[in-house]
Amino acid sequence: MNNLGNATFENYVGATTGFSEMAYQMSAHVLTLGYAIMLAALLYFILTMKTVSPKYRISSVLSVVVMVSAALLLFVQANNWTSSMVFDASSGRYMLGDGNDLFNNGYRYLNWLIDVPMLLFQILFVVTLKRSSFSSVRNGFWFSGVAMILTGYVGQFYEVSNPTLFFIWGTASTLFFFHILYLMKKVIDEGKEGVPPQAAKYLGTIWTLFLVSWMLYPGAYLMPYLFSFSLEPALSETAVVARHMTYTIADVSSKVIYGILLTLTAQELSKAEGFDYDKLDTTS
Ligand code: RET
Repeated sequence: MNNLGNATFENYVGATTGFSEMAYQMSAHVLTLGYAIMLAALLYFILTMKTVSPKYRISSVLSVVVMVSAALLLFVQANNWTSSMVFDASSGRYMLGDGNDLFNNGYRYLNWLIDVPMLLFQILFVVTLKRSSFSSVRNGFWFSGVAMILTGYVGQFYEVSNPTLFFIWGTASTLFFFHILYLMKKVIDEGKEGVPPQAAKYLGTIWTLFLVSWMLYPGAYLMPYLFSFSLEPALSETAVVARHMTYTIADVSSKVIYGILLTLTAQELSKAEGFDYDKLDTTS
């Protein structure tokens, strides 16, 4: 096998068995779908901005920031896939190309450095904290978010070359992740107090969505091991496709659906505070 060093398992699969037409195309399509959805949702967040009272609009602004950065990154990520794997007519499969860039999910991790703090701050502009201090929650979100990503970013380089280091960095990252979950639960529980029932219901849904969608990221990190059930990564094309799909589902849920639910929550809160967009007189 070629010497691929710290390359991720997608490259090892590309260099050994390669990818069938179906596995290669499904990956390319799901990566493309990712940035197409971000661009469509960008319009949603811009166009619904005025439906909430001014103090909640910063939440929509943060969704706009997330959509732009995610669309750009996912575009690069999709191109990274199609330029690193090349069709080989003799075997009829897509193989890791010679001399091209290798495939790496690192772009995603660096994008999360922007998006994770934005997504975590976003909810703080919709809910009112009853007991916790705004600045200490914000700092906790910021610190643990960045630490979770950087430790995971280092770990992912070792997924094939050094499983021990891969799991050590992954475990460190998970500790920061638990801290984020703890803070988010607190924010949502406090946010539910004293708001209209429909807003409280949306916040309950946001917690479930948050929990499930954020857990998909460590699932994608572990993918080569989830398919091998051992301490050797599975060099399987199915696992590669599963990782691309998991990331896309996670991205759409944690950024787009989350942002929409926050907009709906803010609409309910605006209404309760006397700002009812449906009844605004736009003719005067
Ligand atoms: C890593 C490394 C392995 C352990 C854990 C991880 C968690 C990642 C998460 C990422 C969330 C990203 C989001 C991006 C949105 O733009 C880093 C994969 C726990 C939770 C929400």
